[in-house]
Amino acid sequence: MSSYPSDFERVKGESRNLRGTIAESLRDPVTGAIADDDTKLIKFHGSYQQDDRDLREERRRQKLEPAYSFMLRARLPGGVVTPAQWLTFDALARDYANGSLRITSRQTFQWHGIIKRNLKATIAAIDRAMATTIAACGDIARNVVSTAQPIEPAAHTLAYSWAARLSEHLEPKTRAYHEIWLDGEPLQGPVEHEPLYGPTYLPRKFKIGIAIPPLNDVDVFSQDLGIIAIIEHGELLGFNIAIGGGMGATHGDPSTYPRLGDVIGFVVPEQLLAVAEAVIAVQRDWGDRVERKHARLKYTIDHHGLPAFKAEVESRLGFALAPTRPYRFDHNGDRFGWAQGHDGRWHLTLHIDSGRLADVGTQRWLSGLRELAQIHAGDFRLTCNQNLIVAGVAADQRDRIDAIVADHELDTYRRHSAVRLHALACVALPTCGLAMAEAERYLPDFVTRLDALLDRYALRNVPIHLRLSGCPNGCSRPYLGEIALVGRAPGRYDLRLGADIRGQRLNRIYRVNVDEAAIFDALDPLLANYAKERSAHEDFGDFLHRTGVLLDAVVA
Ligand code: SRM
Ligand code: SF4
Repeated sequence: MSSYPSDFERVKGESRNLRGTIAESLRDPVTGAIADDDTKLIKFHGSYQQDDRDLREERRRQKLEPAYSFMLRARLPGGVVTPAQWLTFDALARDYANGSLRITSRQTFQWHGIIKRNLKATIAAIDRAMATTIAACGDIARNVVSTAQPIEPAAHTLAYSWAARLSEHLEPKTRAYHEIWLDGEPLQGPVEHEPLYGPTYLPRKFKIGIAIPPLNDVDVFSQDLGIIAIIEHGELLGFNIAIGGGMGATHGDPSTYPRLGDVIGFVVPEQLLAVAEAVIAVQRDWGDRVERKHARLKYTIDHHGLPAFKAEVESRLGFALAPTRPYRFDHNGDRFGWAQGHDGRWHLTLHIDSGRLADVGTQRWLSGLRELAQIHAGDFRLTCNQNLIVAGVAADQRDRIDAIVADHELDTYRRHSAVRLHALACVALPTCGLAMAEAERYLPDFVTRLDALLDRYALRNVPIHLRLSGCPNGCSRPYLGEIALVGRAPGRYDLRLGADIRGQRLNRIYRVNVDEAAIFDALDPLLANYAKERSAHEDFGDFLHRTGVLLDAVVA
């Protein structure tokens, strides 16, 4: 009998620091897949084995193995990409992936549809571009996100540099990645020491985000470890620390739930790495290693109680956290179009539907951004709302960039309704193995119909935050949407309403397992009332909350 508490723990524990048999699996020419245990380990290298769900049934009928391919996710702290990296990533999308680059809700890139024999070449090219995919997925601290909008350049640079430091500091120490993907020397002798993670890494994924108030574009309270920068007169004083945020849940299982992080105190910058390590170490030791469903930090905290968890963190640190400093958020979305930073440089935020960059008809987004990357002297910033900032533009370059943007129809931010600009949708079908309903592919149609309803009540320019997820795992952070659809089955969703646009209040279920017609039946009177009765500058979620609509919300 295995001495490990679960099969997943066994796979990690026996993997010799994430090596497993991935190298052998990649060499096996008989199948497009890798060995079952390796599918768990390869996540720690930034990849998921997937199969095209649109083709599943047909291939099964033809007695073919599923159309296996791999999704690859980069680790890009703070979502910053140089033009040279952009050009590499774009070439990989066309040469090895499905012709698209996907900006994720954690401000990085994913490539979909890479077949097994091209995976190594893709990762090697990413490495040559001075980027990595290590620990972009898996039970480990992942890509560290931070506020993307560089309006206050000094503050942004600071937040970004902390995101980069944390991200690098928390990378695993194993050389497995170099051996498997970059032709590094095979391990001789015992495996490396993983000082923070140990041989079985963490019980579950661990996410970190840094927000610079008043912007909460990273949804800091949805992070396992949320870090709120406290900046006064351009000087970074330190960070408030929030712990225990998380979105994922399982339908019909009340022991799983979305949760907002609790702010537990303040630390000065020099203490940040130690605090992150201490929180991670307590989660490593106290987290549930038997039941993955209950293994995230939020459950560990609720199981032990916040005071006990905080006390343990402080005891390992050897000092107490200082009292929380005041802060105020006003928005968790992006602001579109040109904005000038305090240093005089310009930043252009483009709206990218669900973060998907591809050439589709006359909308040649991938080509347009390639052309732009060839002349751009600043950098690119991916946002946690799946959008893109062309950052650090000199005033005399604006016209040229505007022309490229318009030529390739990347200027949808000038035309789309406010609800569409602020909408997020997760990938869902056809690549996500967990999707119960469409999300990214459904968003354009859903929003077109919603726009028509909004037009009826003259609400087209009111920024209502909409989020769609194909299942309750919540990859578009739907529990923080003013309106959210959470997939149940093909064409059926839970309708959730009433989060705020500051990312500080979860929404609630309003209709369970309903189709589109029922969703619009439910929304119509609410939007009509909102148009008539809202007070000045009152957001939709706040209005629903104030008027008590959500109190007896669940109507099956
Ligand atoms: Fe996610 C699993 C896509 C952000 C919660 N997520 C998945 C997988 C890998 C499906 C799987 O396990 O087989 C999806 C791959 C789909 C595909 O084909 O690409 C997937 N998640 C995504 C992305 C690409 C959604 C997007 O459309 O942008 C986001 C990639 C982020 C990144 O760059 O790292 C993504 N996922 C999130 C977020 C949002 C966030 O972190 O800000 C969440 C909610 C926050 C949280 O973690 O609590 C999220 N994803 C999950 C969960 C539920 C975790 C839980 O605690 O219950 C799963 C399922 C799991 O881990 O078992 C999941
Ligand atoms: Fe897949 Fe569900 Fe995440 Fe959407 S929310 S990408 S359907 S796991």
